Amino acid sequence: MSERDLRPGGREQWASKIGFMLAAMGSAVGLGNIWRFSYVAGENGGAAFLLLYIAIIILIGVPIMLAEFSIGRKSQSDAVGSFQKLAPGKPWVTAGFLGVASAFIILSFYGVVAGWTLKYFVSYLTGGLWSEPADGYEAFFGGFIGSSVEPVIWQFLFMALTVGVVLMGIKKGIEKANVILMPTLAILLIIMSVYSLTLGGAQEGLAFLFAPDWSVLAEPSIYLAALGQAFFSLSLGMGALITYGSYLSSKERLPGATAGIASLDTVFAIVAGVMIFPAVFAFGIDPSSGAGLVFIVLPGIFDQITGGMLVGIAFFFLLAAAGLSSAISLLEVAVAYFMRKFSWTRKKTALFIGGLIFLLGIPSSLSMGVMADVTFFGLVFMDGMEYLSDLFLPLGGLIIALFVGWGWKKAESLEASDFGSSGIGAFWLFLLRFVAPVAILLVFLAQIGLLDW
Ligand code: VAL
Repeated sequence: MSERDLRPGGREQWASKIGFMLAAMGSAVGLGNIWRFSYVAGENGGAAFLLLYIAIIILIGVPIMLAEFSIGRKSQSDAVGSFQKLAPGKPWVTAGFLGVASAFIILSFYGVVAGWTLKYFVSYLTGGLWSEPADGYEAFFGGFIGSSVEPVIWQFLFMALTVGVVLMGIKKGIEKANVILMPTLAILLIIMSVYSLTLGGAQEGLAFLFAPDWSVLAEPSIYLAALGQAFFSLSLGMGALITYGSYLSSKERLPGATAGIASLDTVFAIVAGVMIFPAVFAFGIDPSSGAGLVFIVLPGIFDQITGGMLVGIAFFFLLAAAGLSSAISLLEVAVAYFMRKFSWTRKKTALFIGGLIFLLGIPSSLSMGVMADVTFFGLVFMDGMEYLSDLFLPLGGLIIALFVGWGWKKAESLEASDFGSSGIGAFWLFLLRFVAPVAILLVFLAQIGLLDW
């Protein structure tokens, strides 16, 4: 207990403003920025996707992020409890349940992919990937994820680490590690992007990422892909930022924190793109080759760098660490909720919920091999889970936008967000009331084929 700031309500609180910022940044920056951003951008045409993604971040993501922090801080409760406290008996609580469900779903497959990063880290450490395997990196990756037992063991290890941190409590566990790891990952990403640009695919790679081919916008599914990725990457709609906001005291200034976190997250994704795409073209890989993209392209880069195995060790270690600080925020959503709901201890809740999520992740792992024929929404299990998160996150975000935009009185929203009477606060409310809900609805309509253009 001594490490915790206990307030009258008995809930934990961040030690400092910087602790909160780092934890929220740690939640946002993760595999989503590197692994998921690059493969989703690669599948959706590159530059036009990136511009759409940035527009969504500014007009929808940032306002909803601030709404989530405001809800959490004001209620001082978990994702579900927040709505029950602020609007008892009203249907807004659906957003809270959607958040807890999304945290479960996402962490289930996130643990699988993070397990792959651990495997790559250890393979670099022990020398297994110091030189290209005889049949190439693609076959190596395919063989590994297609096997039944090994990836599940790595997934288990990663989930055990996540549970370990969460059961120590938010502050002791979460705040410290981010201080060193995130800046180091940023520096390494920048060095690798510069290196990737020397590989001979620079022109094509940069054109793919920055010179839009607008024709891809005619494909309705690009909108849901960009919206889902924006929510995924910013940690929106999954209860994480409501939960983290609830450990804040009222001393902080939320709009500045929000702008900082969203910008950092976006810059990480763009730099990751600059690292990946030149190499993709230099190695003649198809940018739309799917979820294995970084696991195939990065080892190719390390192979070319003198001392590349050391860079490989550092990179996959830092990527796994970035994944860990995100996974922690996902597990914390469910743990905070179940602890309060059933009055369980933190330890018991973290072990039990973490165990359940691990089990739920196993079919995702197996869907890369023995379960490749079992489909769900016409997709293999893991892709089906990702698709579900693309739907659930914006749906939760829509409800949150409506709740803060219309469910609260104007003065209440402005006060909860620290905007007070400033004009920019009115603009924020305008985005929440009209722009975000309409845009999210249009994307859903496009997805189900009801918008024809
Ligand atoms: N936002 C994180 C990421 O981009 C997680 C929590 C999904 O990896």
